[in-house]
Amino acid sequence: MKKVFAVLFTVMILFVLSACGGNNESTAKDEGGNNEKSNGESTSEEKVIRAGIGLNDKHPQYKGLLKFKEIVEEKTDGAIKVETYHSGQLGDDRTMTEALQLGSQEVTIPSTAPLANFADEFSIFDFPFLFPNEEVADKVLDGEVGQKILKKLESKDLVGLTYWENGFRDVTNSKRPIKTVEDFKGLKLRTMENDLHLEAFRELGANPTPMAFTELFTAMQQGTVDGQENPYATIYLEKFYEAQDYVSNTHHVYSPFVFLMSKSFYDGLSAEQQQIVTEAAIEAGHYERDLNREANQQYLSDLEEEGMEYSEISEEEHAKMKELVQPVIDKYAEEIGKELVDEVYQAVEDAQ
Ligand code: TK8
Repeated sequence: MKKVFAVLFTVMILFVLSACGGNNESTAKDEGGNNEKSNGESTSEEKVIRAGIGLNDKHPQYKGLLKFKEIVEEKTDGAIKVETYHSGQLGDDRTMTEALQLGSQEVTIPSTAPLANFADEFSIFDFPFLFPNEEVADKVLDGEVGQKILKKLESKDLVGLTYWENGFRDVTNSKRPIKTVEDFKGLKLRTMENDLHLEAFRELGANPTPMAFTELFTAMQQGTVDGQENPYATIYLEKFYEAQDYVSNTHHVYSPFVFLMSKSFYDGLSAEQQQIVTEAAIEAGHYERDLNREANQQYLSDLEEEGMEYSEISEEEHAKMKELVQPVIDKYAEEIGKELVDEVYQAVEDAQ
C-alpha cells in the first residue's frame, strides 16, 4: 500500500512540475528581449518620442538631439524609440510646445523667449545683459534658481528636464552697419514672440515685429523685415547671410533652450525610464553646449567670408544700450515678482 502512495505522490509531483514548466515557456523572451504572452505576442509597451526642433540638421541643437536619441534607445534597450524632426517640420516653437501640452508630441526644445508665453518666469532669462558669459549662465541655469524655474512648467502640462544653449544673440540687417545706438533707429527688426524683446528694441529706437522662426528667412528675403537677432551659429548655419549684409556683436541677450517633455508622456514612464530620459537630456545638453561654443567664434569669420560686414559695438555704446532697456527690465521684474528676479541676479553675482 505504501508503495502505491509513493508512486502516486511521485506522479503528482512530476505533474505539478511539468505544469509549472509549461508556464515558464509562456514567459520566454522574444528576440527583442520582450516578454512573450502565451499567444506569442510581444508584451513590450514600446514607447515613441516624437522630438521636434526649429533649427536645421546642421545646428548643434540637432546634433544634441541625436545624442539624446542614442542614449535613450541604448539605455532602454529599444523600449523607448526617439524620432527626430528638425527645421520646423512639426511647427514653430509655440505650436510644438502646445502639441506637448495636448500630448500629440513628446519633446521640443524652444528658446526661453517663446516659452515665457506659457510660464512668464522664463522671461527673466531674456533680460538684456543678464549673463556676462556662458560659464555664469551654466551655473545659474543648472543651479538652484534655474531648476526652481523649470518646476513652474509642471502646472502647464510640461516637464522642463534641463537647459541647453542657444547662445548670445547678435543683430543682423540688410540696411546699414550698426555701430551705435542711433543706428537702430527705424530698423524693422524681427523679434521672437515675446513682449519683453519687443519693448526692449522699441526703447533702442527700432521698429520691432514679433514672428515665428519658421517665417523669418522668407521675411528677410522679401524685405518684410530689415533684420533679426540670433547667435552666430544660427545666422551662419541657417544661411541668413544670403539675405543680410551687416552683423554686429550686440550680444544683448544670452538665450537658453529648454528641453521640454510632455507631462502626460513623462508621467506614463516608469521611474527608471524617467531617470534615463532626464539624464540623457542633461548629458546631451552638455554635449550640445560644447559643440555650440567650439564653433561660435568660427561662425563669425565664416559670416565675413560669406560677405557680411561685421561691426564691433564699443563698451560705451553697450552701456548706452543697457541704460535704454533698463525701464523694460524694471517693468518685467515687477510683473514676474521681484523676489524671484532678485534671486536670479544674486545667483549671477555668486557665479562670477
Ligand atoms: C528655433 C528658435 C530660434 C530662436 C528664434 O526654433 O526664434 O530666433 O533663437 O533658435 O528657437
